[in-house]
Amino acid sequence: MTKSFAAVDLGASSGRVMVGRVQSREIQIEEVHRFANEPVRTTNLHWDILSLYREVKEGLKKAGPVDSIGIDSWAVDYGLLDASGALLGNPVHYRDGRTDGVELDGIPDENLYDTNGLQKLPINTIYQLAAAKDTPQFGIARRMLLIPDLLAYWLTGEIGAEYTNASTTGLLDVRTREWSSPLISALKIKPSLFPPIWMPGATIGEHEGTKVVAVGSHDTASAVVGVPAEGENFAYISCGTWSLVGLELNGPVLSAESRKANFTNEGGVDGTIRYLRNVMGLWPLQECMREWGSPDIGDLLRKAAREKPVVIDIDDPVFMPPGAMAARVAKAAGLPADASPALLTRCIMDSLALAHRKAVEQAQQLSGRHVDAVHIVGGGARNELLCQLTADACGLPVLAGPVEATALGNLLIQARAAGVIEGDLAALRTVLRETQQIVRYQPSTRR
Ligand code: LRH
Repeated sequence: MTKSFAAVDLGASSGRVMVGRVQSREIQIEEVHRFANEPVRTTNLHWDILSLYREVKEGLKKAGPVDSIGIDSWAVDYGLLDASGALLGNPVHYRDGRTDGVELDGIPDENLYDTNGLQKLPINTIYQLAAAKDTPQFGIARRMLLIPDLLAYWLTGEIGAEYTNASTTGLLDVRTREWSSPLISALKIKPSLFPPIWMPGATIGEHEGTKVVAVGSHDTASAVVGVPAEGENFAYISCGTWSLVGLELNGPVLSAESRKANFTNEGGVDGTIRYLRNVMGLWPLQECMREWGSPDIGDLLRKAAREKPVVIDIDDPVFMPPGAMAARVAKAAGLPADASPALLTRCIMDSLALAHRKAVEQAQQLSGRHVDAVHIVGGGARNELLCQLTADACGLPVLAGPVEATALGNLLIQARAAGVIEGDLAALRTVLRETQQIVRYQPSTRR
């Protein structure tokens, strides 16, 4: 029996609709629609959510008849609905400056970590809400919906909060997997803003007669499902605009050491914990490329490979906002303002590889889980220079691919919910190992 599913996958720079045709041990995917995701700056930096929704609808039309639809996107951002269900303003982008310097009054970091298990990141919804809660718009809001949940609401009329993405808000209790009443009341916001939780695999509703199914709607949760690992001794890097670097665990690590090292315990599919750190990822390179008029990436990386390494702290928050990135990288590296694109690219790649290593090493130390391979999935798996530098830095083999791990993870959870494929995450990953192209990079230096 073959069934077809549509995966809507929205990333920070582009969105796509993929169709997956799945049999018990076979999965074939096809991209039917791809579109740019271009934020708009007005008084704040916003997502152009209506354009995204139009593109999603267009993609679903191109997908044709499917057995179900699943949606995933970047985490932490949300739209507010009024009492009639209308959207109040365009969702604000997590790179907007409104969370600069925002503190959570009356919630000590230790208590926060012990409840939500999250690294302290100003982009997390809890800080965005702290920055927004006294605005007139917030005063009349009745519901807060994360981006995939907002799109699902428009498609089906149903209201809920998918668990893996809700776990990135900072307002979910890492133990109970429910909204945390103590945190919500400490923040002094209405508990009724937060809808009931949907678990991945649950049916959300119907769009024009087609089922909409909850998947790991946090793109990183779907990407981790899509890691073609064998056994449990692996680290993953979901590498795109961000590098999400970490381990899949059975329970959270909530020690003081883990909090100080800024490791996060995000909710994964099937009750797993995504124990990881947000590393800056390819964002600085993407921003530089935009400035340089989008040169050929293959050519740029070949030239970068011949340059001398210069290392910076790629996780410095100075690199978070958009615009004028090349000058910021050059300054941090002590390079002249007119340093060549190849040199700056090499600097970003080496610095990223070192940040990957630091996170892989710390994740092992803090969790006690030993790792003997690093999987790189997502767009970064195509970047041969980064994959090799990461293997060298970690002193471990890097297994690169699939590039479309997120869409695959999304599709596999739909396929399992529809009964065409069976088993736990290990079984789903076996299907990926048997069907997807994976490239192995050996570490070329012993550390
Ligand atoms: C990656 C991602 C990441 C979040 C960030 C906001 O797309 O979802 O996991 O931390 O975007």
